[in-house]
Amino acid sequence: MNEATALAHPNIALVKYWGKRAGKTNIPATPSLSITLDTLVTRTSVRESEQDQVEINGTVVSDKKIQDFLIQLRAAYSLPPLSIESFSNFPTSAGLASSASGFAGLLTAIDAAFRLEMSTSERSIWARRGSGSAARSIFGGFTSLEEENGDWCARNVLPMGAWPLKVVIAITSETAKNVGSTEGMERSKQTSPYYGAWTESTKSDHAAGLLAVSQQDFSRLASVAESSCLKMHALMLSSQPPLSYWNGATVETIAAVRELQGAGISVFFTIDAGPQVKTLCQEDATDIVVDRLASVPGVLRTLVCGLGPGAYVDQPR
Ligand code: 2P0
Repeated sequence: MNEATALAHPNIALVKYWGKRAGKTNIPATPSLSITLDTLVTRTSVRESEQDQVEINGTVVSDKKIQDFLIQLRAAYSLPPLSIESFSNFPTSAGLASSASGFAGLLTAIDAAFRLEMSTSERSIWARRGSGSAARSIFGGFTSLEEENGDWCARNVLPMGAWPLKVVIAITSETAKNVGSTEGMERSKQTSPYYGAWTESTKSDHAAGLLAVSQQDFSRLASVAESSCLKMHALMLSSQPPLSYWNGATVETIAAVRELQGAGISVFFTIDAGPQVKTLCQEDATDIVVDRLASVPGVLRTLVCGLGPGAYVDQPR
């Protein structure tokens, strides 16, 4: 029986991806830079079956992104009908990058179950075809998604143990977002007057982010990451109809981070297509950041993560 299980962690972009070229293979309009997390994880099992069936967190679903992904994969590889089961230990579709860990794990499990013998770069390219950000979750630590030899592929830029930062996430809502990333990106591309400025400035942000990571320069990384995040949300707000992923607690949490920064704490924030606020801090500041964010009205709970590994196969014992 051909079957395999893979584990994959979500990643958080510090230099954001928002916008893609025309076509169905998720070619990003700009490079991006991210960190892969540890504690949060998606476990995906695949096995040969009578017909395709997808179960996410215990519920059978009809998922267009997964169907399109399998069509593309089957055009290149001979694959039987698949039973796919995926479980995440964190809220899905709420700005915590579940599609990144989902597709990175799905592709890694399919590669193992059917012995497709893909290289890590090939897995990254295929995961990207499922969801752009999934290309980055194939790798651990600090990861860059950029153009290489005419295709877009992620690579590791700093191993996970090299710079042990902590991530404190303020959960401000457990509800799924109402405009998905694919649709939101297309809306921004078609309607925002800022789109050209966004794609241009992201190229230099990516270069500055890579430099800050290579020098382990926290304050430079903080400055680039907050700027990239706020520019992306300005782009979203300037789309028509406007895309607004924040709630009141998101804004209150940013104010709390500013207060911590004012008190000399090494911390910065980033926010994706959802209302959660992700903060990065030096390891010794973790407790103070957790305490402050947990006290913000509207913050439901906090999660603490470190940097984690890329997607891998769960070897049967
Ligand atoms: C990122 N996001 O760089 C950005 C920042 C959300 C905000 O990549 O259409 O689910 O499947 O390629 O990867 C979320 O978008 O979108 C995302 P598709 P994806 O992490």
